[in-house]
Amino acid sequence: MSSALSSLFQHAMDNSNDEFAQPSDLAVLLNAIGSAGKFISSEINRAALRDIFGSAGAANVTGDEQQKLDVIGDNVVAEALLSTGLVCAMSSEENAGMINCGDAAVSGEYVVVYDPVDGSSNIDVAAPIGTIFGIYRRLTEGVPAGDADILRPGSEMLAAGYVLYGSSTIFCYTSGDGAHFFTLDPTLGDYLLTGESVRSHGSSHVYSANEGNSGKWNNPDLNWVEHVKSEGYSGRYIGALVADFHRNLMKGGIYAYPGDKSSPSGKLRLLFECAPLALVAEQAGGAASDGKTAIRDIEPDQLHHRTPMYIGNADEVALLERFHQS
Ligand code: AHM
Ligand code: MG
Repeated sequence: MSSALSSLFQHAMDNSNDEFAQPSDLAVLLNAIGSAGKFISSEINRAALRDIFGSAGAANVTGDEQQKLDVIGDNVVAEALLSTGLVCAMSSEENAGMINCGDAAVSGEYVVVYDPVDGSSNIDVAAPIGTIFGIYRRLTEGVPAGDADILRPGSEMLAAGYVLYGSSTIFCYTSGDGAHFFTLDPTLGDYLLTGESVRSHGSSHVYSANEGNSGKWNNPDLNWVEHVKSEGYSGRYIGALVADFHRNLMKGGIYAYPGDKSSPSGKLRLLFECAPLALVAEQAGGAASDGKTAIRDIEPDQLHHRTPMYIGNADEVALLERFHQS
């Protein structure tokens, strides 16, 4: 099957399954997202030189200040996916409603949800950020795709993954048969396989949370964090979900973004951030929960549905859930 230097495209061709309309569709969609990722990676690397640091001067639909790279990344991912002609509906963290897919709204077979530049407060300080995506097969036929195609739990997702822009650029995807990792070789301009069917690291007593918010946390989370600290856990928080998630997957740990007294549903968005990473986590042997319910079982009631999320090593997530019982 895959040699050590298998490219993303070839690997995805080999990892399609019956849930895709055509065997090549997965590879075409991932190739589009990967191409957008190369562009975003290049823009990030030169952001200070091209004056694309900083705010775009507007807020997105959930009130977060948009960075210039949020806007650039959003357009690049949308254009790359539209160019495939396979996508009937798209929605991103940066858009209030669905993105217009033109004629493909009727003919396209897939729905894509994405966060183009996650952790964008890290952009200006050259710290890691990421792109997150999830892919569904459409449900409707013969009509423009709509809410019924996109407001769906992560349990219906066919594929998901992320691009991590760190000291190297990593592309991760799963199509339900393991989580696979590729590293962008900037010389060749291709993503090459560097980890196939990667398993989540065992617990290594690491937690990642913005503990500065703990004054607003509820008792289950306060009790949990006191417990892990009493057990000698280390804290590691980059403040970019993809980077924290990836580090914990590779080295062991749990990422937590609880709901709190002022934001009962927390900060993270179910469709664009939580459900795709939950699929990756589960495919790597990890878990993702809102404290009581598996993230992939939550039904979104709107595109920008928020949820608390605890994700990472399965034993660590189970421990956290014990604090949320009752
Ligand atoms: P964003 O998509 O607007 O960047 O928000 C999501 C990010 C996550 O990547 C990160 O884990 C979290 O927000 C950090 O939030 P906080 O600054 O509240 O700790
Ligand atoms: Mg985000």
